[in-house]
Amino acid sequence: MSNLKVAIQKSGRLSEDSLKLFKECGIKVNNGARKLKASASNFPIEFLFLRDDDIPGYVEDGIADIGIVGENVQQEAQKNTRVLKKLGFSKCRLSLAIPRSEEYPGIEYFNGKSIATSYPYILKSYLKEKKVNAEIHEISGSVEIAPGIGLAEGICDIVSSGSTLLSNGLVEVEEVMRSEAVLIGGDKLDDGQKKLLDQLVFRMDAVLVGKNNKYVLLNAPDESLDKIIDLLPGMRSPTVLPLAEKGWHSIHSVINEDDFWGSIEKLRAAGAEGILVVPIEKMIQ
Ligand code: PRT
Ligand code: ZN
Repeated sequence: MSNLKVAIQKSGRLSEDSLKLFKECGIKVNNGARKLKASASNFPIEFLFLRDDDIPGYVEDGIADIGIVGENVQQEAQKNTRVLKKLGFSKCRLSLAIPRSEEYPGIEYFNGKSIATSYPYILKSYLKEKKVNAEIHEISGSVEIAPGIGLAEGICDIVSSGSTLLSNGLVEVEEVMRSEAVLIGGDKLDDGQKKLLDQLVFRMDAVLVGKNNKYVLLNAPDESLDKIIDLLPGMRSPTVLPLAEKGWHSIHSVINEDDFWGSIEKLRAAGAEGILVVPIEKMIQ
């Protein structure tokens, strides 16, 4: 029987959310102690816990069939892997930063300068595209201290809240790429494994789409019904149920998280009352 091997980060920023996603997909991971390997009791899947930098290589070689890494790691690794799905967590950006005291005229600032980074491949491609000639210093950690110790004039590193840059006297000047956790896959899957992967991606979709939508229940006076129904597309169309009180209906629908507050304001302006918003655990379209 087929078995899908998935590589996830052993310990780091992606570990907890990666395991949580499998749990939300109904996959129970045995072996909480997190050794090198674990299996699941109710899905033919095996987990390998690895350093994130090693995951693209293992997926390319078929040691793991799929893996979860940051897009930044997938791109930098230049291994034969594909992004199968964006997973919506561990969002960050890879940016260029320089000392706060410097004037920044634009990207040409970096001509003839040195830049420290752990992402030489991505940075090199970016500089080439921007026609900038800079020297790249590859270092593996604590990139943010490089300008302070005179190792480089600028850095290219992951930024999330920006507080690391701030506390090192640096300022972000260019965004090189945006990144989030992604599911990656190689090309060595047999038919049975492809089928398992389809099942897994179907479940992940249901979880991710659910997170991106809310279930909304509201009351509407009959004269506002049509207007409110127009505002609420729902999965097919909203559910409309009469209230015990004459002249009123309850409307149930699904709205997207992206313009959540905008939608709520429009509904209130159209006469909606008693609006309840409920999270959706899974949504299958
Ligand atoms: O041990 P292993 O090699 O597996 O882990 P790691 O140390 O290489 O990676 P880890 O766990 O730090 O990060 C895993 C992934 O999380 C990265 O590849 C990114 O895709 C994503 N991610 C999201 C981040 C951050 N946010 C982040 N803030 N990765 C790193 N940082 C670091 C950054 O390098 C900088 O030092 O946090 C600092 C900046 O954070 P702010 O909030 O101060 O801006
Ligand atoms: Zn790493």
